Amino acid sequence: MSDPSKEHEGDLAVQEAEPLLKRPPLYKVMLLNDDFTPMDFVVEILTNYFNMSEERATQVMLQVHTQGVGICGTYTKDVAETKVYIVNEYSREKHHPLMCTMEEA
Ligand code: TYC
Repeated sequence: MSDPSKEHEGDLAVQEAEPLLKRPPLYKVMLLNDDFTPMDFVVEILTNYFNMSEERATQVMLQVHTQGVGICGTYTKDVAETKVYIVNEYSREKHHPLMCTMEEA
């Protein structure tokens, strides 16, 4: 029989094979609010390390400022860990208490 639409499995239940590779888990990188870090510095972090436009960075910074926390982006574990490390190191170097953290998405 050459027409596949006419094939059938009779009484057999056919189960799809599980994919062999699972997608890696993703992690949200977040900024926390504090009372001391200048708003300009937070916008600089978001534009320089998270590829945001000035406008988007300002929106996210204000969200963190008013709600306490905001998402900078979602990445694989290695990339998220590296971003958190670089942002926290840079903030300390500039003597700002800004905190960057990550959690599984
Ligand atoms: N709350 C800070 C201020 O009033 C600004 C700020 C925004 C700090 C976002 C941290 O993640 C932050 N200067």
